[in-house]
Amino acid sequence: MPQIKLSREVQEALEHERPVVGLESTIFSHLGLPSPANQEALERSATAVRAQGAVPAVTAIIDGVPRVGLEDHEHERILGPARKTSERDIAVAVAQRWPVGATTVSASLALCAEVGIPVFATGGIGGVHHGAETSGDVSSDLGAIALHSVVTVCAGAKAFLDIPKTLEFLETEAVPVLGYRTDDFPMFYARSSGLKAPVRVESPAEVAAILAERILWDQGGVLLAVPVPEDDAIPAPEIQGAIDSALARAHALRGAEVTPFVLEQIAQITEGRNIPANLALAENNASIAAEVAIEFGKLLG
Ligand code: PSU
Ligand code: MN
Repeated sequence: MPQIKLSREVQEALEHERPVVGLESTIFSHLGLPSPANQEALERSATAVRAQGAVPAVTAIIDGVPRVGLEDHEHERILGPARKTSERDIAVAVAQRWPVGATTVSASLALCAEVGIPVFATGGIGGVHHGAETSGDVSSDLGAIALHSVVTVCAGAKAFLDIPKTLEFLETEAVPVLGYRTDDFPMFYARSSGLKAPVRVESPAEVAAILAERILWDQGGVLLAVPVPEDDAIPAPEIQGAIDSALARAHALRGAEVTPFVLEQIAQITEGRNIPANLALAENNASIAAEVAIEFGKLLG
């Protein structure tokens, strides 16, 4: 068994089979959002989980120790300088004792699965990048969602990705992709990508039932795609110019630095107009994830 340190609250909740929601930390680090929006995202997401009656579990690597759930005074560690930590980096971060590893979706799913947290929330997942046929850039988030028996609650894939290819990849990897009270697959800032979600679900209980079946069949995870709340949505054409410019500036980059760079460029080009949507969708996803965790707990009950 790998060594993973749980916060007191998360440990107690797991012992008593109370609902817990995993949260990633890349989105809360400078790699995901500029300061002070990153802190606001963390506070609003954690508060949303608690408001539903579940316990938030932020994942990270701190001083070489994999963590699930941080104490309040430790939050500042992930808000400051951090190194992006995907699933493949966990072993390296531990062995090399990285001071702060901010976990991506893939690393967070690995940690959640290891400690038995079946529900996880993020903003947008990584996916297949435009031009992947030549660059080969496909986020390890997708393989991790397929592998680990956890529900990932997201607002779709990040808006600058190739959404049709991302959906094809998820189909190939046999991941159920559920649209939450929508027929369309959402597109992060916008409520629709113009593509259909393969399955529509209406309630957290339905999602919990699907997760329970996946676990029985030992088939890995589920992707729940929740549209950004209506009031905070940015219509796709409004942001497309910024995305196109950001991608053009990123064309020479490769590997793990692509996503943080593009996110930062979009924030810069839009002068932060993308940020309220980003915060609102992260908070909303955390809230719905908590509802799913509560319903899943009832099934075990
Ligand atoms: N979407 C966001 N902000 C983020 C990310 C996604 O709005 O910070 C991060 C997540 O942690 C995701 C990671 O898992 O980017 C994917 O990186 P890559 O494309 O390099 O796999
Ligand atoms: Mn990549």
